Amino acid sequence: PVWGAGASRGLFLVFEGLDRSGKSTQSRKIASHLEKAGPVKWMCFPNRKTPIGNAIDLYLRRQLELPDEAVHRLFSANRWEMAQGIVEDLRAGTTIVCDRYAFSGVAYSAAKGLDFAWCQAPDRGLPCPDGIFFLHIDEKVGAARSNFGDERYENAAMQASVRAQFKDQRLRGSVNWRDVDGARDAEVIHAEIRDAVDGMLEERRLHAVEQL
Ligand code: ADP
Ligand code: DGP
Ligand code: NA
Ligand code: NA
Repeated sequence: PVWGAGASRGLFLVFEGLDRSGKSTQSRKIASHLEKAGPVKWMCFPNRKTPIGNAIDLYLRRQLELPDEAVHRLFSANRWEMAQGIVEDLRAGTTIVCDRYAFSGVAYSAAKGLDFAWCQAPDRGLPCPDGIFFLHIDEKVGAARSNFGDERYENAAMQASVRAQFKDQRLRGSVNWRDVDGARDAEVIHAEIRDAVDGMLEERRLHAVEQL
């Protein structure tokens, strides 16, 4: 794509982590911070509002049973149905802050025993984030914060298994992945993320949207 003088695309930031790690809290805080500089969209995956997202929502609330492979493809399709909009927004200069993305897709499905590379395949080609903030919390912090609901995956054994998958270099190796200690005060965490994002903004002159 050809850019006008000084034009730059929006920044694409993703928050990842276990359930209750603080993704929603931190992603909303950085979105408000970035709104001072220009247009920002906050979004989350799964996007339960689309027809595919409705099926995922039923699955997570245990009202629909599906094979692991099938639901894995639905989660990926739910990202693909938003992908073109993400690219268009970024090209138009809108910053996107996203609560979960393809990294959750791989970690949660691989945690159930599906082949890791098989899990990665359907998300290949999705817009690649400029930065992934992984909010790390250990078991004790997770347990203290949790108040697990009835949704599928919201149990200690699954969370431990997902935590292990998120350590895999195949997820983090080729992207701008940052581990953030999520056990601290929310404002302290926000300050660290804000400094990193402000640094990214200063550093870069962005060109095309890269792909996963
Ligand atoms: P997630 O989106 O990862 O599930 P949330 O941001 O919804 O996590 O946070 C889960 C719960 O933990 C909420 O009750 C929230 O208020 C609380 N919380 C978020 N960040 C922190 C923090 N740094 N320290 C203590 N509690 C937190
Ligand atoms: P929440 O982030 O609270 O809306 O919950 C969504 C749940 O679904 C959470 O337990 C993580 C899980 N999840 C998110 N994305 C994927 C995915 O792509 N695949 C699978 N298997 N699970 C996912
Ligand atoms: Na959840
Ligand atoms: Na959340």
